[in-house]
Amino acid sequence: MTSSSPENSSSTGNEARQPVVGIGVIVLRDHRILLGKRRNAHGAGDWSPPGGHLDFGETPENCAIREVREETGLTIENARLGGVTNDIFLSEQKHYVTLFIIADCPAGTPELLEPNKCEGWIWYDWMALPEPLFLPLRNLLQQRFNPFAAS
Ligand code: IPR
Ligand code: MG
Repeated sequence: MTSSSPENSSSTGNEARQPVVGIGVIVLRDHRILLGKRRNAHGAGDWSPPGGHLDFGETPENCAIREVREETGLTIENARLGGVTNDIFLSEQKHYVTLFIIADCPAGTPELLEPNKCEGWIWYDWMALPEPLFLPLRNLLQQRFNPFAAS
């Protein structure tokens, strides 16, 4: 069977089962991180950091800067790699490899720029995070991730 045969083409639907790369951004201010409650997507109702899909040709750090700006209007600084999680959403049949970028954000008020995707942005103390958390962030915490130790 060749790669162009119908069995291997998009008509099989197999390409929808490929893992994709997500970028989660741990935006730091004092001892807090920025979280928003997701809506209209996998993990709806969960508290998640800003972030999104890595574009073709983009660096993870530039993706983090872009996604935070698109979703909150904030400008982040010192974007740096913080961790990696393998996130399988069984009920939604989605699989993400998420790269977490840590960044500082000393100033600015987050705006709800994508209200179809998020209910609102709130700064949460790292020691008092809300529940339920979005699966990638839960998986990161299971690794004993500490964004302040990594700074
Ligand atoms: P989009 O591109 O819609 O922002 O993707 P997303 O928010 O579903 O991506 C999730 C990545 C995580 C880890 C925030
Ligand atoms: Mg997003």
